[in-house]
Amino acid sequence: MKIIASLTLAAAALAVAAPASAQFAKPEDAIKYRQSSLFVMAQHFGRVGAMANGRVPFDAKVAADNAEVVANMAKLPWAGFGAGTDKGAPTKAKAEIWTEQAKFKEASDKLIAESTKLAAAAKTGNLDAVKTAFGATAGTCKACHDAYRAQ
Ligand code: ASC
Repeated sequence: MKIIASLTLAAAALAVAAPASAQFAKPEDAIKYRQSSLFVMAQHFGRVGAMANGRVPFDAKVAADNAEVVANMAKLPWAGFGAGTDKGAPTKAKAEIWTEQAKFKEASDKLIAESTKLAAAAKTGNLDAVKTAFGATAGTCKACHDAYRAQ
């Protein structure tokens, strides 16, 4: 009983100390996780974009709610790019993600920063501010896709 208890404790300690990627049972789960979180983020980003681009009438509350989801979702995908998750399921992730980790992190940090500004802009209810912040955020999506996502 004592041995089992200490083994359980040791496993728990290891789980806490291990990198974020270790939260996934297998590479396929990490890939699914990052793709799903990026997909959910894109749905909400698209709703803000439709208003920023004048395709649907601006509704400040809808913009603010969706932008807030984007800002929160923007923090999630990166844990799914841990070591050993370059394969395991169909993925467009380029090898450079793992060979240029500092640059990849810089790119993901830019999305987090710009989407946080977008959420703040949307809260003010000012469409022009939303347009500007939407453009800046979309720019961070594109820059990362150009560098790190295969066609
Ligand atoms: C979106 C979406 C992206 C980005 C990107 C910006 O709405 O799904 O991946 O914007 O197209 O250039």
